[in-house]
Amino acid sequence: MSNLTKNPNVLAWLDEVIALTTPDKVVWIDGSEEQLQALRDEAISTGEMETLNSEEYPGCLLHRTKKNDVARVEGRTYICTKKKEDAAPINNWMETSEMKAMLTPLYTGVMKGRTMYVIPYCMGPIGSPYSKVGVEVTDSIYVVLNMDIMTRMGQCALDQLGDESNDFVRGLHSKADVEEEKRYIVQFPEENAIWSINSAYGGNVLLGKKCFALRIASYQGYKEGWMAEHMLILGIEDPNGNVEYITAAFPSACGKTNLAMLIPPKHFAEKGYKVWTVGDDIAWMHVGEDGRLYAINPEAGFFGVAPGTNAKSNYNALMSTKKNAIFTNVAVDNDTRKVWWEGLDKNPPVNATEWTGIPVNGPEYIAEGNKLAHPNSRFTAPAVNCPCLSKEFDNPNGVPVSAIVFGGRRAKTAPLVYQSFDWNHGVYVGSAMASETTAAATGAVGVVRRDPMAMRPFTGYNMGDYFGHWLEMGKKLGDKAPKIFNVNWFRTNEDGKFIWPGFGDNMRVLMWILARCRGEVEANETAIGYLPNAADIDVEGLEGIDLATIEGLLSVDKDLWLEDCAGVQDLYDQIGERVPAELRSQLAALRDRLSK
Ligand code: GTP
Ligand code: SPV
Ligand code: MN
Repeated sequence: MSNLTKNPNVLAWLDEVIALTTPDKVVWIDGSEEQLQALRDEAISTGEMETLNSEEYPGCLLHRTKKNDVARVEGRTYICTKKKEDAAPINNWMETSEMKAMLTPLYTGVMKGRTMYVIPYCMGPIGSPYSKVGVEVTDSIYVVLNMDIMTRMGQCALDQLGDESNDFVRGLHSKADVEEEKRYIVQFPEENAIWSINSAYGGNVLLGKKCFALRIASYQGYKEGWMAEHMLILGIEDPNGNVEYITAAFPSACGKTNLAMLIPPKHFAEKGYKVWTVGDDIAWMHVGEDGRLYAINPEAGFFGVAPGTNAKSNYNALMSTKKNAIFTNVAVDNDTRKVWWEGLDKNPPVNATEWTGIPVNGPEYIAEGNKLAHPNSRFTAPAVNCPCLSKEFDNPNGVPVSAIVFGGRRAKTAPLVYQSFDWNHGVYVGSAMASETTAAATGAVGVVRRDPMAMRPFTGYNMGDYFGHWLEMGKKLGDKAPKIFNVNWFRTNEDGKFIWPGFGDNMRVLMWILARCRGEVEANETAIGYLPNAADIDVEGLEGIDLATIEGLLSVDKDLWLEDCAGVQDLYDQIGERVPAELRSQLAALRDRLSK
């Protein structure tokens, strides 16, 4: 297929990557249904993709990655800049030209015998002044088909870029031989470039997502005065039809997709409250003309965690996967060609193929202690499928943000919810976030680690400068700044069971948050921030949760908090001199208040 653009910057870069990787063939992805269908058919014929039950899952496909390639690889993810201090020390760093010299041999001739697909894509609504364009080249049809769901892809993206602009992110991906020891996910924020090699899994290779929309974009936002954050965006509509928007940053696999699509508890629904999803993973936020903070979702689909998703926990996510979706590393029922994962229902298929492709007896296999689906198995689902998709989803200006919420998995320390005293204290609260690790990245699961603003794996520059940028944004927003909160759905009891029911019932906490934003409810000023009066958390219709349970969930153990402060201190010391003095004094003031 011929070129879709005359843009000389795109064409010159493409000449370079073709000369480097020497593909047999170059195919421009125009976004047309004919072309996509031909690619699906080809992937099915080679076994790269499998079809599913065409009545229950029309247009859906199944893909299995290699066993060594099932999650993001933070240890092999780099931010490369000219000067070390501009990316380190939280990020892995290597000098730009040194990294290119190391990777160039890996890319040399890597697409010989293969087809190179050229994917122009747009992050954010077409026509939005806040959207940005990328071009990804890849030798993977799986990447093309996923990028189709996750972004606005094809000719529309090149039209958004125009014939002259050089403002696009250059993404170079090759799955190569999917060798773990030669896998690199590398961002060059100073050059708007991404090089990814030897992976064919999700966040490592769908370069518009974490690599661009967070790592590169966070740096662009720092330079240009806006924010790229690991946040869901949701709207709550009251019975009068007014909608207020909340963004929330939780680390990977800590509940963003679930919160973004929650189903209101019965009594709220009966009163006429509704929840609308704008985004489930990434928010780009700008100061709008009226001085408020506005958020757009740069993505067009959801790359969601499959295990635990069911009709009760997340009905809307499940419905989103019912057509034109791609399932990665889930199990399949060979009799019905329906997908299955842990937590979907209580009936694992007997005649099953587990996620790596081995036929097994599902119930027996599970009884032996195995999992049928990989814990980080995922669905890629078009946002338009989502029953509660916000009508503002494509609004080029985004939605105004009333509250920003931070949260993570903390078995003991963090209470169910509290509010920061003001913006700067809220920035401290975000910087002090910590969470138990999950299967979304390779490595140990369940270990508490500091994950500021849920951005530890995704900040494309120095973390101290990133904190400074948050403080700057607060200055710009002044008294129009969103209020900042922290939540924790994951407190456990003596038996290690979650105390708070979570999922749809999290709306009860969001209602308190919005009431606080409107100044409608009192709170207790404590050492850590404003805590709710237990009676102000609506528990109507909740079984087994009474005032005492809520009081327990809101309790703050000062010794644990002082220990946690030491963890924050360590993080700040590790980041070093670029941590803003304001945050160090916030930490000191918190310690003072806790010690009184
Ligand atoms: P990424 O896509 O990796 O960024 O993850 P995410 O933050 O969107 O997490 P997601 O909503 O997919 O949830 C991850 C896991 O947490 C799933 O297994 C959910 O079932 C579980 N989870 C989500 N919300 C809650 C909650 O309120 N309570 C409890 N106990 N578990 C939850
Ligand atoms: C995450 O890990 O936060 C994800 C999945 O959303 S991935 O796209 O693989 O990064
Ligand atoms: Mn995520």
